[in-house]
Amino acid sequence: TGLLAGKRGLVLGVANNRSIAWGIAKSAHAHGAELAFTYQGEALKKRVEPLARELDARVIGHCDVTDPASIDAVFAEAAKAFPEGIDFVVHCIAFSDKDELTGRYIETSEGNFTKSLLISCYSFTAIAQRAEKIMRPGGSLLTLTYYGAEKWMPHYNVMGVAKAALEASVRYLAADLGPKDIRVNAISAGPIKTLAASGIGDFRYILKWNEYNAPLRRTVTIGEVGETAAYLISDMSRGMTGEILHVDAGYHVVG
Ligand code: 0WD
Repeated sequence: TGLLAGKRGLVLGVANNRSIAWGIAKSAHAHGAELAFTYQGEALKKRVEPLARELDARVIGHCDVTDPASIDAVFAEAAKAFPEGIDFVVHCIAFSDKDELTGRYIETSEGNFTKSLLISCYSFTAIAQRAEKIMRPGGSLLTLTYYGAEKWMPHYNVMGVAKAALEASVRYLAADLGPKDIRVNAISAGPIKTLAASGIGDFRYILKWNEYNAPLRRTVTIGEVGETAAYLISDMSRGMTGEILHVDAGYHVVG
């Protein structure tokens, strides 16, 4: 029983127990979902395996989204692990060279622009292509974005541009997959101290700024993002697709 009873899916982007992907996985599991994780490289495998055990989740292999063969491989594994098909994929992956997550956007190099857009934006489309083949009707795809897609934010730079493209791709994917009864949505999360966030210039200041200015006068937790994610991958949200939901203590109404 539970909101997600009988639902099976993949969570991509667990790096450690501070990852937003981990918050989502915990909520999904608590609501009855069956999970599979991927990891990026051997170093993360050691961190992801014990976390997966905590949630009875399968670990279906290494997935580096810059390597299409590794995406194919994990989807082949997912098809084996869940022969009846999958019901959701949660994409919590982003990257930019941290030397360019400080100072002026105008300094962005072509190499880091391309890599940031590939990993932080295109990878969601690449994953949707594979997911479409094994997803059951009623399924959903979910990604993570940030307010820096909508407005200039200090130091967010090329990631803001990548997130804007990611949000646009949520709308295009929603239109493509809607006729198959597959939904595509995003959560725009407020700032949370994670490994990826620690690469962003002045991140502690951004957290404080949100605490002082967000309507709820605080930041959000990975557990809160997880609960909203559980709703978005559940049938409770079956009328919603192409949506960007803010889980940011309301910051977007004042920022
Ligand atoms: O404040 C925050 N932390 C926010 C994060 C606010 C709003 C949105 N987000 C987004 C991020 O942009 C990202 O899309 O949430 C998503 C998850 O990020 P996170 O939980 O903040 O960060 P983290 O725990 O570091 O997970 C991101 C992971 C990588 O971790 P590291 O830190 O090792 O780069 O993305 C994965 C990796 O596991 N990743 C990749 N996975 C496959 N292939 C790749 C890749 N090439 N690159 C990064």
